[in-house]
Amino acid sequence: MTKFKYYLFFMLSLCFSTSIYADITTENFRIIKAPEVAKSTAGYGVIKNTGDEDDTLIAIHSDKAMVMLHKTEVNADTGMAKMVHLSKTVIEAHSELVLEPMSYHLMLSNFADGFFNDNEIIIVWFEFEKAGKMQVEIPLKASWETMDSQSDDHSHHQHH
Ligand SMILES: [Cu+2]
Repeated sequence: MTKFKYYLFFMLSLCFSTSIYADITTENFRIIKAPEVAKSTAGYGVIKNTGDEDDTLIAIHSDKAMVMLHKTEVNADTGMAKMVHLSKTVIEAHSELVLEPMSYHLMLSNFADGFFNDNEIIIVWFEFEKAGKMQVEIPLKASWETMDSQSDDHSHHQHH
């Protein structure tokens, strides 16, 4: 979008701010396929907010597992990593939340019977304050490295 178009859109959004909703999309989501005996596994992908308003991820759920948003934080002094459970996550206008190893991730546990063997796609619902509920079909993959990471310099990623 050119600066001029953006400016026009911005002015319009000021006039009609109550009718403009955040525009949320998801990309490249996948859940790591673990052995059937695994107690938990992780999911990765990108949540994009292409809209002009911030939105907040308020809930995640699936019929096949318990799903939470976690962030791995490494203590600079001890080098120990721990996972923090995030209950509400703001995704700012024109930014994205990248879920990747050692950072934000979906944490899945309490699997339904046959979770890893019977399913190739897991349906996960993401609920946003403004965008509402979104159904995302997430494939089970053996490895997380399915994104086009070569062309991605991470410079525009949102960090908290
Ligand atoms: Cu976790």
